[in-house]
Amino acid sequence: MKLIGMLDSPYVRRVAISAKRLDIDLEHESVSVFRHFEQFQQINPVVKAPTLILDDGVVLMDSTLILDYLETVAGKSLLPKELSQRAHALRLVGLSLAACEKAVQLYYERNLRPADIQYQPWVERVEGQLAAAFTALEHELEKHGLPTDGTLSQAGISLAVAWSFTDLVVPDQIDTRRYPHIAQYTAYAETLEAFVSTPMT
Ligand SMILES: N[C@@H](CCC(=O)N[C@@H](CS)C(=O)NCC(=O)O)C(=O)O
Repeated sequence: MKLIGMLDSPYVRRVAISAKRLDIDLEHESVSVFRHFEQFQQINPVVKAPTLILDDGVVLMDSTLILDYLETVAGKSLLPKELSQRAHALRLVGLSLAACEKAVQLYYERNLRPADIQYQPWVERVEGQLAAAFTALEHELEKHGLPTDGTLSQAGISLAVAWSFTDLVVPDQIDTRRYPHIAQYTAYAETLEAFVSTPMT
């Protein structure tokens, strides 16, 4: 199976890190949705990263759906089975994915849209949503925490990837004093082999 997309995409990175933790070997091709648009179009006309090409040629997209497939192949999961633990993990993953989406939107707004047609009320809306996602994540971590004993769950992967990505593309939105638990957990996750061997840049 071949994973297509750049590791500076948080969605590509969460798939690549998760695959390692599921003991699945993925080939990886760093194709950019911007710099290599036409090459990407040949692989997936919708040009979405991540894209996963299965061995029989079927093309999947969307990180969560790709992870569903990889977990089925692996016969194991990075999400807990017990219902209330699973609900909590899904909440963390959902908030982390929302943070990724809002950081991506801010980055696109600032870097793709010409400055003279940027729409400030939209920017403020997105900044508020990004802060709301991290605020909720910070409260969750403060209340429940995430293990830092070498284990790595989908909640932990998605959270750390979202934080590191936001720090990379819109660093002004990152305040470690406001979100100390997220910053601390991410610092821990980024030392683990699966993260270190899957660098954003
Ligand atoms: N919900 C999707 C989001 C994927 C996504 O938006 N990826 C970005 C790269 S970070 C992308 O493909 N951007 C190109 C575009 O949307 O045109 C997922 O989880 O995979």
